[in-house]
Amino acid sequence: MTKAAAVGQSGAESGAAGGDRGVHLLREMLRIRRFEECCVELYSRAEIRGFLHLGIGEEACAVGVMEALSPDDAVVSTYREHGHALARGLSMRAIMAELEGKVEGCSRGRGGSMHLFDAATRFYGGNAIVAGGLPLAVGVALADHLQGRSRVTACFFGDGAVAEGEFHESMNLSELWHLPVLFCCENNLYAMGTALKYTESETDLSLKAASYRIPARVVDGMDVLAVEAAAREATQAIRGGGGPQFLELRTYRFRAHSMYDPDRYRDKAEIEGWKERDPIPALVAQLTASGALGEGGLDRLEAEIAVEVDDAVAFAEAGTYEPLDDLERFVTSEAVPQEQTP
Ligand SMILES: Cc1ncc(C[n+]2csc(CCOP(=O)(O)OP(=O)(O)O)c2C)c(N)n1
Repeated sequence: MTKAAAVGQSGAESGAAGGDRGVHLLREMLRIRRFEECCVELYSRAEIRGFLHLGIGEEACAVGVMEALSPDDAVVSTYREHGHALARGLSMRAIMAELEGKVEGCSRGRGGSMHLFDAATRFYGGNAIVAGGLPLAVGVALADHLQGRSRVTACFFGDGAVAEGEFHESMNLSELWHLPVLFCCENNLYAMGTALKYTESETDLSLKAASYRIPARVVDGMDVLAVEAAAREATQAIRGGGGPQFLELRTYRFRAHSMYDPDRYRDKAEIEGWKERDPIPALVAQLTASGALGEGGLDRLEAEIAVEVDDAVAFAEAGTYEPLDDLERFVTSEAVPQEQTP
């Protein structure tokens, strides 16, 4: 893909929903959907507290990109990251326990929903700061690059990130140093209550990456096969020494920004219109038509996933809170010698 030709392509070629692979993609999206629906219930019972941002509607982005990564690759995400973490392979138990603030959680219950972390799968967070993950991803990729490892760092962020200086610094340095980063912009058209069109003079976000000479393409983020195909091409280009690549995944969140948001800024008809493009029923229809999802296949998947979600909730509820005596554990500080203080 040449830099100029890559810019502004309207969607990657959507692959066919082949048998087992298609069912696997469906299972992963359903796991995320059912997990997050359960989170809503737990939140209403105050089993989960604090901030909770759901990615319901955006599952195809997480699942499609993750399919193109290998276990050695790294992932950096945002506060809307449950789907990324599940698709990356963190256990549902460890995520649910984290959301409930239990020691058995993937961040020992200290991070909560916005700070999922797992070194074993190179899942380097969960980040509450808009655009905060981009320089981290550039740093991870720089380390891999300097050590001569053929690894990709996938970095997820929202459309709101493009208004931050960190976004532009990260675009610039990653291209200048030719780093192996796959930038995945989940453009759901809104940054909290503000529509992109009110803050950006250029709403085609792929053009922003292209202005830094990064190959960029626009992808239908509601089509998991299109996302997977685009992510595979991009990761191949990166592994072949092509430097950073940028995917603008056009998607939509079906729910409010967070559990605190009354969602008064979006037109109901707009939300309903996007729900008609829900990536899950779309894939079910394709798999049913191709025969890959046979009689009762969807019900069996749903039943398996219900067992996994119930198990994760039971695990989290049986978990423990960190004792108060542990409060200073992992807190480090370095004393500054007195002569160095002003
Ligand atoms: C640097 C910074 N500024 C402001 C905020 C407050 N804030 C939290 S989420 C958010 C919107 C970000 O939207 P976007 O990047 O599009 O991601 P989305 O929530 O749509 O997934 C803002 C402004 C923040 N967390 N960090």
